[in-house]
Amino acid sequence: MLTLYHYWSSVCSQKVRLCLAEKGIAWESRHIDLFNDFDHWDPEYVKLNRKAVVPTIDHDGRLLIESNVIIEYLDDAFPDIPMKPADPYARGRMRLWIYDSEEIAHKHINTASYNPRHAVRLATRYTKEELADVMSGHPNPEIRERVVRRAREGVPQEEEDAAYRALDALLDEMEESLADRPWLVGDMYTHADIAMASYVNRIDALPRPEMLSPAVRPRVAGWWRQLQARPGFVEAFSFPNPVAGDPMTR
Ligand SMILES: N[C@@H](CCC(=O)N[C@@H](CS)C(=O)NCC(=O)O)C(=O)O
Repeated sequence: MLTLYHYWSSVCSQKVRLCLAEKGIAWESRHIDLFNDFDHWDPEYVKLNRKAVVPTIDHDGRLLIESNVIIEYLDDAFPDIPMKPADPYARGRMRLWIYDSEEIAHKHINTASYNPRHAVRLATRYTKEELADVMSGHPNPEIRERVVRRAREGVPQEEEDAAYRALDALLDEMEESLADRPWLVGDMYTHADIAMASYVNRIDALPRPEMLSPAVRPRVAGWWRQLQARPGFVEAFSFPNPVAGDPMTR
């Protein structure tokens, strides 16, 4: 039995759901509400994921965290529909995309798509003192600092601008990579495409339509159209928001 602890619109959760859908793996859902109930700060959840983030999988009683580690694990544990190319060099290039999805895309999409409603929700639930107290016990120092700083001052303009510049540069790299191939590392749809899909999906929701416009980046736009047409994408990205009327719904 495979259980996925995830949040409906989290990019890392979407990445794992996409991999599960593409490989046709059955799974059970445990929804971790990151915004209304702060389930990920619950000490019981932190026992499963010491970083207090989603996703986490429990496969027959064995836990694994980190979305990129999880998707590679799924490919090894369920090899019937492979998502890794056979050629070692193509595999290396695939892993470079996975690495950049974490190091560049994740970090900067978090800044570019920061929703000020998150601070409002935190303020409704906690006084400043309570928030400082809750966060002082948070196991992840990066998130601890970020939550407190953003609750205080949101995202400063220069930080947002730098995030957009980094995302634009990454999209340019994708555009170049797609010059002579349909998918990021060749003819095969791989973890490279899966790793980037949820970030491109989030970019698609940003108030900057030019980033994915066919006039600006025709190959990325074509790749994105092709990816969205896959049944696996539809399945993974239509996971419903369990909280009816939640304003986080896009
Ligand atoms: N490197 C981790 C990042 C996990 C992560 O940051 N997850 C986000 C959702 S995409 C989260 O749970 N955030 C909660 C928070 O920031 O408090 C992974 O890929 O699994």
